[in-house]
Amino acid sequence: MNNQLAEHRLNKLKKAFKDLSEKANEKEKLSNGVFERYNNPILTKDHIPLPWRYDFDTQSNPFMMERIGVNAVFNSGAIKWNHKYILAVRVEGYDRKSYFSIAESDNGIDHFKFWDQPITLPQTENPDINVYDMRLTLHEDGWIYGIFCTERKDPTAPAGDTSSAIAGAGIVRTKDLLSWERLPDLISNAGQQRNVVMHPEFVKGKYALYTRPQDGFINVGQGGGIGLGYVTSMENPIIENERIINNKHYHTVYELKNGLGPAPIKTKDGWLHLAHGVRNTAAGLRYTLYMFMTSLDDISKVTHVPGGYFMAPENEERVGDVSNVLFSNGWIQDDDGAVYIYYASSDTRMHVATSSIDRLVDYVKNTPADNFKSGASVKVINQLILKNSKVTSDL
Ligand code: M1P
Repeated sequence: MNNQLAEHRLNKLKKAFKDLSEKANEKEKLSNGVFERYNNPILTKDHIPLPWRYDFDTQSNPFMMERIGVNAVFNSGAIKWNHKYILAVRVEGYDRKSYFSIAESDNGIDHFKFWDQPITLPQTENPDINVYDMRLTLHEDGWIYGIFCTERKDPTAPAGDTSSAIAGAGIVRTKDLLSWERLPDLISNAGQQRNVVMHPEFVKGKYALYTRPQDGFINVGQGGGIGLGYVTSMENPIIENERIINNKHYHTVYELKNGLGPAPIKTKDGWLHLAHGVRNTAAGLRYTLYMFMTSLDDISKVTHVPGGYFMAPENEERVGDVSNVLFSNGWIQDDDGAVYIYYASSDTRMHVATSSIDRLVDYVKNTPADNFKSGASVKVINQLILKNSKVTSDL
């Protein structure tokens, strides 16, 4: 291949990248009324800027081949910042290492564009092996906190076990999303902590953190459930009084494990929470999203839990690196009450769904709760049919 061919290939790559970046997103025509999906993912591995992947020098890269591959773009924290919809995206390379990169959009539903470089994350004395799933919280103390999973090899793993890992909660903070200060990792009694999320307000003068204590890296063991604990100083983040506020439960969508998604949104009726629930199937684990609400007076008190899932993988969302997974760790509430829910499908790509505070509150308060028995589900359906028969004869 001569340099001319390399140039030609580079031009084609640039054209394909431009076309992808300019692709508009369209809302689905008829939704379930709770939220609307969109026809295109908002970010995929192909949205990663070409200079991160290709050596543009036709001498050193005569075949214009990709030098650094990206495997997937998923589980993103979200925040509205300087009028932009910002995502702290989990980008996973071919080498399995994940890192964070900021992407922004003017309207929150399409034309997301990565900033020039991925985030260079400051390290603690114990360097991270892998980092992922950052939750962004604009706290009332004025900082934007990013809490993420930091994974390191389990030092107690028996010889020959090259897989066992310890998951902890890494913490950074920033005021501009450009320079990040690393704080010590969360100190907790649990063997493993993933899905740690900061509450945006102080509670009795302390930071409140949602946790997910578990025994094993994949298996929750005796642990599990969404916990809540308190931290006096983020410079010395020791979790105190941790207790489970939303447990896993037999024969529900969160039978095996669960974990909080983004930081909760405050409404006049209570705190809205988005979480993921996991159950086991013959085809492996199935991750769906569900919602619940906690009290404004006592954030440990769950007031409403709609039965079943809020969102589950559909169509192409079902398939990916880890199939049958929806995961969300970012949403944005706009001033007009619109809510942008950023979710990843099958650990592969990012999507958006839109709703509003009013609709989500209605959903959480008025969806029948899970009564934990088939017979009880049928009873609830029959009550609805009866109610409808009184409203109209046109059933
Ligand atoms: O593969 C699905 C998800 O598995 C983990 O989530 P959890 O700790 O709740 O089981 C995480 O690794 C997450 O990143 C991943 O999407």
